[in-house]
Amino acid sequence: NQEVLDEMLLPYPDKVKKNRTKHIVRKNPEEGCQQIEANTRTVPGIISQRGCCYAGCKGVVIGPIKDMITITHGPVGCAYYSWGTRRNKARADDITPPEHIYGAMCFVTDMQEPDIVFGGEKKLAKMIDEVVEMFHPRAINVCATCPIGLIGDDLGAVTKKASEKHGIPVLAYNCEGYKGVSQSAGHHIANNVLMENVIGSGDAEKNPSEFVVNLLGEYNIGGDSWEIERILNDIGYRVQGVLTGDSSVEEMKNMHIANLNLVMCHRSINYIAEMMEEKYGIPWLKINFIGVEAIKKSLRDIAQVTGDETFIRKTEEVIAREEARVLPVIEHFRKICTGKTAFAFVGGSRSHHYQYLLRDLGMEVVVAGYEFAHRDDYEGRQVIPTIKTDADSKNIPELDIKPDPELYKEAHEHLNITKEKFDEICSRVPLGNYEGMYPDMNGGTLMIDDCNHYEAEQLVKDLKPDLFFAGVRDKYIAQKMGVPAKQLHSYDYSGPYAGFNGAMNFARDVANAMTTPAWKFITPPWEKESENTGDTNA
Ligand code: CFM
Repeated sequence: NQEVLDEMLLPYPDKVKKNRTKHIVRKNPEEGCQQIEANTRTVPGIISQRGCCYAGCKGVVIGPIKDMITITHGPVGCAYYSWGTRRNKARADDITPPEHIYGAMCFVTDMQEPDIVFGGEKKLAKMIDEVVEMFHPRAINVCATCPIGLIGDDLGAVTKKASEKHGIPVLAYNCEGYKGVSQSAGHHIANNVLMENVIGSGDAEKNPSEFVVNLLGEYNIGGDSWEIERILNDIGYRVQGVLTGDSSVEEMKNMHIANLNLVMCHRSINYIAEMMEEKYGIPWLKINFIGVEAIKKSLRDIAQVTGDETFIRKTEEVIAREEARVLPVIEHFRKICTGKTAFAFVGGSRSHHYQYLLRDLGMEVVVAGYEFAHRDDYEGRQVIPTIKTDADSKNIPELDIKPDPELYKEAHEHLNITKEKFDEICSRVPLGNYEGMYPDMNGGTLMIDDCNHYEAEQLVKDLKPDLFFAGVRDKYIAQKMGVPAKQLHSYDYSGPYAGFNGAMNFARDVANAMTTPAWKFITPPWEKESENTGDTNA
């Protein structure tokens, strides 16, 4: 494995090699946690898998909110390529009628050359007026793209005026694509705006007989959050709000009434989990609903945190019932999958989460990496105090959150248990913590931060994985090399993959991907090296 790594780094110029070496860790179980460099600038010229700040804000966190109209202030291309391709699903319900489902629509100011020269503020104000007149939305988001920051349009001033004029929230997101080093910056900006303007602005009263949770960092890709909510509801929890899969501003406003926050994707939403803890005292728990073993652990952790015997018993009943239903199906596909290896390159959570599901199938992830995660997502939250802030991260404002004078309560009060009982639970359940990917990797496996096209290609050639998990930009590289590839962002056209039903779907799709006869018809490049003329147009 070390030779493979050395060979991969060999063609790099010295400076690039020095840089990339810090982003690659080969796990040595003898060492403590090995440090990895993350959340720093991509080397210019390298074909990265990363996206931009606008993508992280509009595409990831804000876009899925179904009853808010999200206007992209910028060129039509930015809007078009962030429209629907992430497969975050939404549907009408009691709170959000069909005429308020805007997820399938695309709104953009379509900035043209004269707007760039003379400014786009008037165009934006006019568009907000038109949108209000035509759709009567409950609230509007305006997301900035690169040129908006460059020409200096004052988004805050336009949205403030529009908000006063129309009497609805019109929120500005200064998420110009170039801000920060990746989409991660956009997550943070979106978290800040939602926390300051939406969460806690409702006046719902909590029903004391209910145990209320929020599901944070779950975006309902392919229907994932519907499946997770099904399981949570079965046990008897009420889900107040989801950030932001199939979510509505109406539900989000009252998320402060929850007893507990459940954090699925740590990277994109840890800011709100922490800010809600600081402002309201609501504790948060990292969960993972990808993979049967991971789901069981998450459900048991949640039940433990409630300290309620009924939830603890109901949890075991649901697990037993669901396992009886899904395990025979998974076992059928496990026979095909067992012993196979995989690479997993996804954004900031899934490269870790899916290792549980693959382990359920007897598969091992030999190379894993995040596109834009931070060191804590690899090494665990204990490293946060040691992470250096650089000019890029200082660009994103940190909100100064104070305890709410009326609503703040201690964590044990939110959970309706004594302080002693809470402390005892904390010794067993990792509340407010995330251990990161590192502890779950096997010795000798590789972790690669911000892996690029060249490195992925070299590793496929040398390690020949049985399956390659990535996104739409990289999957075809692997497939042209004869290696089946699946998108772990959009799930191609499948899903859900979360929850018990998701685990069955995933097992079926993975087994199908590896056994389809199509791969026999492809000769991988390393088997026809002699034919290589060096002509890139061949
Ligand atoms: Fe969180 Fe996500 Fe991910 Fe992410 Fe994303 Fe995504 Fe992702 Mo694509 S919020 S970090 S910015 S789990 S869109 S639903 S799949 S890169 S690993």
